[in-house]
Amino acid sequence: MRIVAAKKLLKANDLLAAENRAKLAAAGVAAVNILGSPGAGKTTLLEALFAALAHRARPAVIEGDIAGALDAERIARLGVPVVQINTDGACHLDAGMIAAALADLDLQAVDLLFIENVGNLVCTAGFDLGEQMRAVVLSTVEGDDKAVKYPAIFQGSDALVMTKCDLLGHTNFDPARVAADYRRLAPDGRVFEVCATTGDGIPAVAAWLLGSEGSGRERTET
Ligand SMILES: Nc1nc2c(ncn2[C@@H]2O[C@H](COP(=O)(O)OP(=O)(O)OP(=O)(O)O)[C@@H](O)[C@H]2O)c(=O)[nH]1
Ligand SMILES: [Mg+2]
Repeated sequence: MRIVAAKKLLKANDLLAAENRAKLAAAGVAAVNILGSPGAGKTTLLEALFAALAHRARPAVIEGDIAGALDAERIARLGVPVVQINTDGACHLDAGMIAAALADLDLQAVDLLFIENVGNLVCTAGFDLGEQMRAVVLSTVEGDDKAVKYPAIFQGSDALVMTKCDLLGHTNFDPARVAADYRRLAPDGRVFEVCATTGDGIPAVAAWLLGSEGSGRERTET
């Protein structure tokens, strides 16, 4: 019987993630790993961001889902290049899956690559994909205790996007409490409050993404 230790698998993942990171950097692509629960609003956030990023950065998306291509179809309808990964039961993306998806994208035509991870607040945290930034999406209907209960996903992330803020009046969600808990886990992380369906707060997220890309990356219309 052969036993492969989880530690070894994670080490192999880290090596592939480093290769992805080098490939993306060489192509001048900034990649953002988008994490959050099922239904938190990750795809809706991307849809809203494309409008805010128009003529400023060329986006592409890698969609991670256990099954189906519904999210990729939503992205493709907006004319954004997209590759759908079906994990076939796995609860997170890994660097090997991203390496395969990168081969299907024309990286020279991309500035910002969004990687929408499988909806999951636990397993996704442990796998480096080779991204440059990590953003956690938390919606106001999930409860404001999530940063305390699921710290790993928030720890060391670059941004927290609290979404569905239009529903705040219908919940007991306290954004200030979440922001304070988040700051303890990611002192340098940015905090945004948005409503992706109306676009409220989206320009600030877009500005952060463009700024995080480093000087000179912002695209001017040719
Ligand atoms: N009211 C409100 N609804 C939203 C907002 N953002 C997303 N939704 C709704 O929330 C539901 C889930 O949104 P998605 O964007 O598909 O969520 P997701 O995180 O991509 O879901 P998975 O990919 O399945 O994990 C949809 O019915 C959206 O219309 C928002 O800001 N306000
Ligand atoms: Mg989605």
